[in-house]
Amino acid sequence: MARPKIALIGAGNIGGTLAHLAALKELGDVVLFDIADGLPQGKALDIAESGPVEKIDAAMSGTSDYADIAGADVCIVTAGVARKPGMSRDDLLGINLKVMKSVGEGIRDHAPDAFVICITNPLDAMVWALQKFSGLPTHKVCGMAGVLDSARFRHFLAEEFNVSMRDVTAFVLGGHGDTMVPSVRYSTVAGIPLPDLIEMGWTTQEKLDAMVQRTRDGGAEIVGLLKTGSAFYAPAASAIEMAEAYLKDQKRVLPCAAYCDGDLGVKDMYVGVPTVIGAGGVERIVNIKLNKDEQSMFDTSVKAVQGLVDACKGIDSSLA
Ligand code: A3D
Repeated sequence: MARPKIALIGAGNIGGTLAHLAALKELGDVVLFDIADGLPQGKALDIAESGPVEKIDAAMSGTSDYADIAGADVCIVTAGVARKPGMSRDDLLGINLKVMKSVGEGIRDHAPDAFVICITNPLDAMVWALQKFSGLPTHKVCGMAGVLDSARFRHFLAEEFNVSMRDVTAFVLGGHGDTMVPSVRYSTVAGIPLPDLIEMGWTTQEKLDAMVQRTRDGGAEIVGLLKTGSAFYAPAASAIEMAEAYLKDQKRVLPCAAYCDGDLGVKDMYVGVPTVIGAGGVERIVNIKLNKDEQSMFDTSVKAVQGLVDACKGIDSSLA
């Protein structure tokens, strides 16, 4: 049986890291695509040359021709521009919307059966536009943000409690922006919800509030430190987890930006919700019950995403 084919659209910081991780995990043959002359070819060759050392058999190639992504099983999209200090994710909208149009058409024409994971920001609006431009079924197009935001929250919680991060589960809902909703009630240490851990004296409400806020600001914290770009190791690892869930039909329960058609009260929009990812793509949205406070935070977040979607429609009339 042939190895799965993974197309990475965008060979920048995240794209290169995705290629490396996909190779190390032997997920399949990798094609790196970018419009920057020589970049995808150079990174592909560099990783391929690590093959004998790392014992990687998978093929690795770079291209600027969409024909080379033909038949891809998975496409992970990072094409576009990333944030610099002082920029919000939303500042990227105009530039990256045009990129989504060309990427969507490239995928539509050459890899229409792929499971597509978008990472380009502003995430929820870009994945919405990418699905429209590509015309692929909504359950085959999703966005990576929730796995990353949850991983950041889990990291902070594991440090605070001094326990293995393997035993910390968390999920973050809503749009991937300042209004994201790290769910405290549904986050646990070995099944014990965070509010119970406060009662048990493991942490305080103030400390928990600070970790929630640090999660919301997680992307900006890295941008502030790097100064020349945004996070890429954890974003790449998060998207690879989603790709693996699809390729291996793992039926993982992962938060991702999924198309909501009435789910959690959201209509015709992509927003971060818990999902089941398996061979069918986004196989199910887990329609969790939110309490009053969570619902109001989620609504604010959905409203922010709606504003960005409306802005996309204003820029490109074919989306209206
Ligand atoms: P970067 O290293 O700049 O790579 C982007 C690549 O896209 C560059 O190599 C460009 O040449 C390429 N590119 C630009 N236009 C096109 C095009 N039309 N077709 C193909 N390739 C093109 O950025 P990065 O890899 O650090 O980040 C990529 C995107 O991910 C940015 O929009 C970030 O804001 C976003 N991002 C999202 C998250 C989420 O959690 C959702 C996290 C971190 C970064």
